[in-house]
Amino acid sequence: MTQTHDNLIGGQWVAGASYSPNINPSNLLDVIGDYTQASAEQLDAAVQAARAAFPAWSTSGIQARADALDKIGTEILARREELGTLLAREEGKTRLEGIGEATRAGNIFKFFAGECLRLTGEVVPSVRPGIGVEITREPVGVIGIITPWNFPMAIPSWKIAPALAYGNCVVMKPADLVPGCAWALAEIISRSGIPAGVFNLVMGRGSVIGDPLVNHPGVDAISFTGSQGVGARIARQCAVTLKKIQLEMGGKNPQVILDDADLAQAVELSVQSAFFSTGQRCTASSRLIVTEGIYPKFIEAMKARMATLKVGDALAAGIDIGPVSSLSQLEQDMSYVDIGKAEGALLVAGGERLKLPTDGFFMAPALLTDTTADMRINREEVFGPVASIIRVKDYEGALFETNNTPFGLAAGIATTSLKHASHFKRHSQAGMVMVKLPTAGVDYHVPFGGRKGSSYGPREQGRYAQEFFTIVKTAYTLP
Ligand code: UN1
Repeated sequence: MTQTHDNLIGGQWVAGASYSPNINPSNLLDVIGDYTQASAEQLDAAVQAARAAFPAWSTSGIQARADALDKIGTEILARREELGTLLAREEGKTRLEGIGEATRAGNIFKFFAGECLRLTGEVVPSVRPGIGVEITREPVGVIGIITPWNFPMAIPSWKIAPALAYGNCVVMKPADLVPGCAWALAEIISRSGIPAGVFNLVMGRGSVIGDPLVNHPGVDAISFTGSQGVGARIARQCAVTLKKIQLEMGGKNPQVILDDADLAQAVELSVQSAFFSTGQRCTASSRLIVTEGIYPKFIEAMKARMATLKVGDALAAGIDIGPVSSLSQLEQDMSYVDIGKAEGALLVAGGERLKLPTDGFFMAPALLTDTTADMRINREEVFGPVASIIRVKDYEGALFETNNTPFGLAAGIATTSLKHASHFKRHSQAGMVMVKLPTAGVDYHVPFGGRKGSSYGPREQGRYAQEFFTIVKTAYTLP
């Protein structure tokens, strides 16, 4: 008998139309639990509950909000090993990465507990003598939150925490593949002292409850992380209903390696950001752009390092890389290896499905060389452990290839030249730039987001989150 898990609507746990099993991608025989599938009527009830809770919550004291968020953060941090293990079991990143992500989620709630108390406004003189002008920030209303499967605890946290901190109510729909972490988070939130209806969880498919959430007239804003295709559709839908939007979508992040780079460091950060978390990060480096002086050495060193990587059960000790999260994602990853080869790329390491003691979606990280910028493998997001190498002449060529992409989330450079590092920071067309650091793995207290096809709308995280989760009011007073 597996445990059943229900939706949280208006402070009540409510069973949906049916239940779906949540399966461990490291071991397909391991069922984590049964999670309910909400109906469109339940989605509507959740939005109504959030609307009903909004007047009181949006005018409640900031101390009450700070206390609730602090309590949530404290519990997540106290249970980080258990929650990190659940995360690894349902999503497939390693247990250590899972614990790291749970820690990050706890820290995010703590950070926004503090932010409740730090919201400020401005008092400025009017151009008309004697009149006072105040600029303040108010809650937006009901926020619809739609989250992906690759960071099932951190991404919900960095959307929920600022939404609640600034006085909004929430209806959250987590990815259908990973309801376990979202449900655990909702259960913690339900005991935090936050009034019924302020936070609601609805689980299920995008086609059944995602579209109704985006189109619902009772929802004021949508914060979404996921694929570019879905993001663009949400943007179109929200243009019709005039909702505020924040979209975090794909990446095709470049990692530049210049001739003067420290080779061991360049290899380590490339392996980390291309293959750790099974490459399933929108910040992963999938294009390694290498200048010709270091090119042969870099490929040899990458192959040697990749031969030491241990792929296996996410819960096992000593594992570097867990499974791909689902069968459809595994098929997509493998098909991109074939597409790369058909386009003329050379597969120099990995790329095959691995047979391990448990039946899971394991794949050997793949490295393709001799690739060019026009190949699909360098233009489309794979979202798996697949990286390709682009050879360039010099720094100028590397910068050109860095920006030769429809995406613009993160860009990294490995160099010992201050001149090139400084130029790259200013001229790479990305929201986040890393010098001698992996493109993936960011801090939780500073803004996150990209440019071009990667992001749309205000930044997430840190103080900058208030841009999306509040609305500005300008008040004029004649004393
Ligand atoms: C990170 O690299 O630490 O979906 C965070 C993603 C991003 C988060 C990446 N929104 O992969």
